[in-house]
Amino acid sequence: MRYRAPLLPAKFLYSSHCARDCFQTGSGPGPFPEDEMHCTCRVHVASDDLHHSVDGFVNAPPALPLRTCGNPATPQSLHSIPLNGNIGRWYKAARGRALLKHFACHSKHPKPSDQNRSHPAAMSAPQAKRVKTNDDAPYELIYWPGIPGRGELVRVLFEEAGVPYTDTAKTEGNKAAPLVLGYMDAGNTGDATNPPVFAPPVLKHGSLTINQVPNILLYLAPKLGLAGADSDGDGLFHLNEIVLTLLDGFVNEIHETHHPVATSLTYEEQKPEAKKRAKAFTDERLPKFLGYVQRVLDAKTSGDGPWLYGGKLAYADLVLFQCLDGTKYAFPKSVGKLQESGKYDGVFKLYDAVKERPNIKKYLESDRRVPYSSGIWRHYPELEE
Ligand SMILES: N[C@@H](CCC(=O)N[C@@H](CS)C(=O)NCC(=O)O)C(=O)O
Repeated sequence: MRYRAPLLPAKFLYSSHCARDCFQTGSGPGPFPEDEMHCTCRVHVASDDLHHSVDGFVNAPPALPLRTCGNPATPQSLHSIPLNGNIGRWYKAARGRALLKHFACHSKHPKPSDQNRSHPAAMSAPQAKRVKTNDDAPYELIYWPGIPGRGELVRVLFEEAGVPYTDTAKTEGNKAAPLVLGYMDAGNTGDATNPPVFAPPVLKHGSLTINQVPNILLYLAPKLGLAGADSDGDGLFHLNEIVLTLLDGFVNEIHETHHPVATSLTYEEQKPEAKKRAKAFTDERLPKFLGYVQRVLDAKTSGDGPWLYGGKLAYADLVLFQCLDGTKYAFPKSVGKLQESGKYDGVFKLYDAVKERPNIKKYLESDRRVPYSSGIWRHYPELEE
């Protein structure tokens, strides 16, 4: 799927970017070709194909040396390409659609601060490996198409914050599944700065590629203003512990109610075990997890208002909403009974409060919200009998 270096003339492997950031790359031995410093551009990718091609460009040389001067320049978020007419060729070869942003022409000479680093061999490996992101880079969610799944736990943050993101699950032309499979492929060893991921959801932001839902949420929450009142302090660890517990109960354990033996088997192939597991879940675990959420709400730390922590809406509240929404879909009778018990009123009040948030409300009514079907939250009526 990747666009490889041979399509690019060798000189493309040398480039430089010295605008807000100072960024130079080179390939092979020999001095950095300072006389070849060019106007550069920052490329934000708006297509899967091109995305891979850009990665391919950056990763093509086995040990592409990279150096930065400590500014947010990164190998994958800044793609420095000589503006000598070849962009069109590169672009065409990539068969994609790119949003060229931050187009800038610069000096043909290196900045004074670059002089002592004009040789690729002088570049330190740790610097080359450092991952940095550009805050203005687009957010890209990579997830399976057709199910809300764990991708939804990430989407609700973007939707509440009103921050644009691309969502591969919504791309046309059946591209999403092959893309996800590409990430999960046994031959995928990541790239120069990112280890391989195991499974979706995956978040790409600038040069950074990460997976694991709680990890993605922890990364996004402060950037989207959803890290609570105490966003610079230890509060984030409290929010994280709440979120991890929600994911244990309302995502992982729920998944095991219909797939208690193996994910590789169909539900039908493990129905008897699923029945037992679902009963234990609805009788014991579901009330226990709801009870935990209610205790968090009853605690002094929840502060004023319906929120879980610190008297302010934070990402944990959005996660709770999605978790409970999925659980209501999967086990409507059980959740209904527990709601009627009146023991978890705070939990349901919080659920309603999130549901009524203007941006969430709009999202739920939009076609961006994928209906439940298979995936984590499934409804098998026999599992509640
Ligand atoms: N703990 C991981 C679980 C990831 C996961 O299981 N993703 C599912 C989709 S929701 C998947 O495709 N898994 C493939 C696999 O486990 O082989 C997370 O929170 O992101």
